[in-house]
Amino acid sequence: MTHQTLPTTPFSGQRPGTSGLRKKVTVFQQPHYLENFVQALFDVLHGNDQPATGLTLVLGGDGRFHNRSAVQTILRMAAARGYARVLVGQGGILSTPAVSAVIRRHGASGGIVLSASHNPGGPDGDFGIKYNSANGGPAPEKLTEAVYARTQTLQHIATSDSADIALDTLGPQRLEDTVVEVIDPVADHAALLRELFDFDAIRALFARGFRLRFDAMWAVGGPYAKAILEGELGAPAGTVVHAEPLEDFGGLHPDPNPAYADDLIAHLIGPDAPDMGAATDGDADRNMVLGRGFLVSPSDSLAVLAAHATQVPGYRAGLAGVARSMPTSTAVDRVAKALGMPCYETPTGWKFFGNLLDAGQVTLCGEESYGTGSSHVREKDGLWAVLFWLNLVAVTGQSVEDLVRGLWREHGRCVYSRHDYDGIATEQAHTLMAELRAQLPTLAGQTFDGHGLSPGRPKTDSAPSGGSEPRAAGSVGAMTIAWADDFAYTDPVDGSLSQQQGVRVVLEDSSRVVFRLSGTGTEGATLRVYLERHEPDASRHDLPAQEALAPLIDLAQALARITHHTGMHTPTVIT
Ligand code: VG1
Ligand code: CO
Repeated sequence: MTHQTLPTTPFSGQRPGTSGLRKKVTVFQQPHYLENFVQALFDVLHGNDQPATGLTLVLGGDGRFHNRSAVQTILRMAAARGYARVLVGQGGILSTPAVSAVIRRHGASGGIVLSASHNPGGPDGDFGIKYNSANGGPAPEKLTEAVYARTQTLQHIATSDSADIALDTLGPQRLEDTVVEVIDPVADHAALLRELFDFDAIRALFARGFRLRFDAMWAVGGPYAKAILEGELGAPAGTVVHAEPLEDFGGLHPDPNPAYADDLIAHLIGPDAPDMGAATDGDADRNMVLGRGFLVSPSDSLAVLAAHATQVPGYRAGLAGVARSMPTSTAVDRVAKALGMPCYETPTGWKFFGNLLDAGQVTLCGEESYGTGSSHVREKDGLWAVLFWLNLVAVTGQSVEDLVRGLWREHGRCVYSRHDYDGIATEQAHTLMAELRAQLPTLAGQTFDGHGLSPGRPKTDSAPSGGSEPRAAGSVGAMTIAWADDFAYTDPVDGSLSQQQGVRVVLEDSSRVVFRLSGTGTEGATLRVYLERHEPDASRHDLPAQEALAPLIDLAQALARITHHTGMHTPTVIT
C-alpha cells in the first residue's frame, strides 16, 4: 500500500454550476475525470500538493450509479493527501442535509457530496460532486471558481494503491495512515431533528390515526424517513413508499414536483386519500408537501413555516430573519413584513444562504424549487420540512390546506408557476438571454396589450403611483412594466458580488416574470421562466394558476420570443 503520483492532463468544462459539478455518468467514468477534480479541490483547499494534516473529511452520496466506485476513488485520494480521518456513510450513502449535519457535529474541515440531486441516475444518467465547507454549506463561488481554474493546469494526481474499504461494515478501518470510519448515515441527522421538533406531539398525531404518504422516490431519503417516521414517530409501516435507494431511482426522475411526483399526487386524491403527502428528491434536500387533494407551492410552504415557526420547539425564540432565492415568490416577504423581521433576496442556489445563516441574520430560507431549510444545517433539508409541517399540523389542529388558506387570507395569494424549457441548444439559449438583456434599458414604461409591447402608457392609465386596476383573470388589461433588470447580488456579509443572476421584469401591479438559465443540467440548456402575481381577492384564490397567470405567460413569450428561439410552443415541465 503506497502513495502514487500519476501524470494527468486537464479536462475542459470542470466548472461547478448552481450546485457542484454535474455531468453524465459516462463523462465521470473517463479515467482520471473524477481524480482531476478532487486533486484540484484538495490543491485549492490545502495548497498545491500540500497535506491535509490533522483534518477530517466527510464523504457520502445519494447512492446513484457510480456512487460506490467514486467513494473508493476519493478515499484513496484522501489517504494520499494525509487526511487524519474520513467519515463515510455506510454503503457510501449520506443525504445532502446529513452530510451538512455530520460536518457540523463532528467538527470536520469539510465534506464531499456525490449527487446529481433530482437528475435521473443509472449508467446513462447523471452523476455529480460537490464540496461543502466547515460550516456544512456548499462552497462559495470564490472557491469553486478557484477549483475550476486549478483543473485547467493540473499535471498530476496523488492517490494510493490500497485495497477497497469495506463500505458496509460500521466502524473504523485504516487506509494508509488515514482512519476511515464508516458511520450510520442516519444517526447524526436524526439526533439534530429530534432537538428541533416536538416528537411527542407528532407521535400523538399518528396515534390518533393521522395518515401520511411519504414518497422517497427510490432515492436516499428512504432510510432517513423510515427510521424517523416509522421507527420513531409511530407512523404505520408502509407510510414511506419507494423507500429503498436504487442506483437508477427505478428509472424515474427523483424530482418531487407536480410533473414527476404524479404517482404521489394521484394517491392524495379521493375520499380514501391520506391526510398529507410528502416527497423528497435524489439527495433528499428538496421536499414537496401536499394536503388531501391540495398541492402546496414551495414558496407558500416557506411562508407558512415562517409564519408559524414559534409553535415549533426549535424556533420558539423567534426567527432572526428569512431569506429566499430571487425567483421564489414574495409570500415570505409579506409574512416577514407583518412579523417585523428582515427578508433577504439571494441568487438561486443554496450556497448564497450560507453567509447569512453563519452571521445569524436569518433562521429560515427557501427556494421555489422545492427547497426549504434553516440554520440547523447549511443545506436545504427535505425531511426537516416534512417534520416541520407535521409538527404544525399536530399542534395547531389545522390541516395542511387550512394552514395554506390561512396564509392566503391574511396576506393574499402569490399565484406562482415555473415553466421550464429543457434541451435547448446552448447557443440558442444564450442568444435568447442576450436579446432579453439588450431590451432591459428600454422596458420600463412599456405596455403589453396581449400581443406586443409598445412604448408609453395607455391613455387610461393613471400616474405612476396609482397602480393598475385589478384585472379579470385571463384577460389582459393594461400591463405596464414598472422596471426591469438583471439581478445582481452583493453579499451583505462578505461584500462579494454575483452578477447576471436572472432577468426580472416587474409590472406596476407587482406581478413579475423572471428568466434565467439552469445551472444544474447536463445536456444543452434549460430556460426557466418564473411567473408570479399577487391576488388579494379571496374569491379568486381557487383559480387554476395557469389561468390566473395567462397574461403573464403571454408577456413572457413576447419578451423572450421563446418559440422563435427554441422552436418550442409549450414548456417541457410546468411546476
Ligand atoms: C436548481 C434550482 C435551484 C436549486 C438547485 C440545486 O438550479 O433551480 O433552486 O438550488 O437546482 O438543487 P438551476 O440552476 O438548475 O435552476 V438540488 O436539489 O438539484 O441540489
Ligand atoms: Co437535491
